[in-house]
Amino acid sequence: MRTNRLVRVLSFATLAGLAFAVAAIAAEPPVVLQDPAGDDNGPGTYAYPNNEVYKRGSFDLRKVEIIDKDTTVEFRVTLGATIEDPWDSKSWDGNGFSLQFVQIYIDIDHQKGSGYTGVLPGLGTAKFADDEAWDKVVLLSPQGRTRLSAEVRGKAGNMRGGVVLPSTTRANGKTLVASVKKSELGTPSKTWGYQVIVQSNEGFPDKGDLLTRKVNETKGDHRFGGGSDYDCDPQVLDILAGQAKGEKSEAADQHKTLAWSCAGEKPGKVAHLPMIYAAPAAP
Ligand SMILES: [Ca+2]
Ligand SMILES: [Ca+2]
Ligand SMILES: [Ca+2]
Repeated sequence: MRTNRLVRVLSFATLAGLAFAVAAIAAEPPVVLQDPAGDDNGPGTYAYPNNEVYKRGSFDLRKVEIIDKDTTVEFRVTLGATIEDPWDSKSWDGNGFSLQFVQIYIDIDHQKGSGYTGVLPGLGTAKFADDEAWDKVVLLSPQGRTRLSAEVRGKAGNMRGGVVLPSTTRANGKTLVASVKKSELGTPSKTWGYQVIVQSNEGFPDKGDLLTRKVNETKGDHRFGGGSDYDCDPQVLDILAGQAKGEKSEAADQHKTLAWSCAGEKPGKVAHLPMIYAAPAAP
């Protein structure tokens, strides 16, 4: 009897141990993508608006973490400055910050021709490659869900089906933290590709622009400078480039891939947005 009982206890302990081990490996380890400091200038020429609220580093992408959390996925985007709320977002049903707007484009299937190659309106002219077409885009915005949904409904056109809005978005120090339901996004896999675009939230956007701030030829109080007054420039401040390991050379990679030109008032050379397919670091 005693021996049997001991065997039963040991078997239970072994099974429990196995179950724990299975649970521990079921979720992929976090994906960590990094970006160098000081390349928050798009193709190399963009400058922040004049107003003092746009503090140095506010749009400088440094790190992106994608964390599998049971029924949700947490996106953590770290920038080069403490995230502040100069426009009192609580007064417009916002999320506790004001200036930043981050769009995370995800290629889930890595199939040529499957997904979208364009960008949401307001990012100017920029394209993904056919074999890196995105399937989902997660929006980290200070705008409350009602306003954000209305903007997506009214402006995203046929890309609307790919837009995923987080359940919650908040700022914590230099990091934006957003929680997305897996039922809306799917379960992250190490084969997924990512591109993370930093823009600025504009509560009074130009007609057709989805809550983004313009990049003009000359900077203004609330306008970025160093781009074009026509719609041929990519209106993005910082993106992932190269291997997304945070190496200095990735700034040059970014400037090269975002190179653009106007042909008269129309786009000439179109900026290319790369997808980063990052297998997680070995445990
Ligand atoms: Ca950066
Ligand atoms: Ca795709
Ligand atoms: Ca960058």
